[in-house]
Amino acid sequence: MWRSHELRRGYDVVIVGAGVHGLAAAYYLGSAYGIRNVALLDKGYLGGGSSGRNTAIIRSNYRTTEGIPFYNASVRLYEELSQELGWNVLFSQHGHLTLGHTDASVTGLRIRAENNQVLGVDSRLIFPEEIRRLVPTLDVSKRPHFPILAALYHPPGGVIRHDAVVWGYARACDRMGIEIHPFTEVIGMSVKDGKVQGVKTRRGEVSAGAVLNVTAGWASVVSAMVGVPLPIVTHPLQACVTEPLKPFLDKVIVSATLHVYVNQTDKGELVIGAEIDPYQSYNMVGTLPTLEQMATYTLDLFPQLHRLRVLRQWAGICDITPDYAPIMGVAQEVANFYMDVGWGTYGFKSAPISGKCMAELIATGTTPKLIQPFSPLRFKVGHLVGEKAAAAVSA
Ligand code: PYC
Repeated sequence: MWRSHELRRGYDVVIVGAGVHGLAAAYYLGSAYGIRNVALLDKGYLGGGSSGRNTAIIRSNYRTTEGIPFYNASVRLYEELSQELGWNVLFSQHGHLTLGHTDASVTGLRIRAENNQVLGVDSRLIFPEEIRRLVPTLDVSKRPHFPILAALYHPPGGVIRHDAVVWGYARACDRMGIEIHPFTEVIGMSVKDGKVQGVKTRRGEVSAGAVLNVTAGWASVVSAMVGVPLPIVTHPLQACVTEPLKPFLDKVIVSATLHVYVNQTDKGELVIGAEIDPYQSYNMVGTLPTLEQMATYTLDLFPQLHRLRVLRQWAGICDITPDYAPIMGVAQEVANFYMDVGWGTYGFKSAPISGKCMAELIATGTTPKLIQPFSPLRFKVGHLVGEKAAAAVSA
């Protein structure tokens, strides 16, 4: 799928973080701009960070006029990705429902539906009768602690096979001669005359024409190596997977009130996610209170699952910005240093379009319009992109 290499003395572009975002940026640097003297460095194995520790939900039913077109462009790229890479990424667009259990949450969903429609995203508010028809196994009665009042229905939403996306991009990068270096931790950077010159790794130093920080979890640590402070806090996000059942659920079900989301995989397992841990940490282990919370709220939605056994539980770590929107752009403090970080709980779904836009920025020096609102400068000038209301899970 991809080869091993000795680390060379220098590259045109060094990408720190070989997860799905780093791979996508490398892929578009190579395929769209012919920049192939590129190294992807990762401290662990490929796809072992947040790219392998998510619930692989893809959607574009965001809230803001900045976020909606951006994530919509990502869904469009995901729709073509299997053909683009010659590799099946198993994208199933079987629909996504965000449930509203309170008047306030229904108002929020209505705003999202209207913003989505104006911006060409297929999404609408539906009510219990239609919800029951779409998902007959969901408890739409008055029994639960928080009965379901309405849902935001987003037909193009769905799930993807996250490791297939990582491997597909990695294979395509390798075929273009782009080097992937797992187990190559970056421990420092050299800066001279206000410019990044290269990175120091546990395998030696390499010079770089440009450095792109695409780490998840360690974004602020890596940016601090060149003196760029980021307004990020890092929280774990836990999920679990159950034993397989016969197919009974073909929609992604999300409840932001209960902070739980559930989908059934092609193998029949349920993938269930929780809200982010209430404390900051880099710990990637599951905890019993969160498992109990996921079970309790899943049973509120699907009481018939009370005998279902959990097979495994994991956590990824999320770098969260003050407005719950990512940071994409070039640093002001030091030249040749680029960032595609701060994805919070939205990272996997945005990888193709952020990779494409970051590649354009690095190759041409011009920031594509789609990512201009996500510049790191926004925190200085106060133009925030409040995307928290579209999170499946926030604090
Ligand atoms: O935003 O769809 C989402 C999501 C699901 C799990 C974490 N984030």
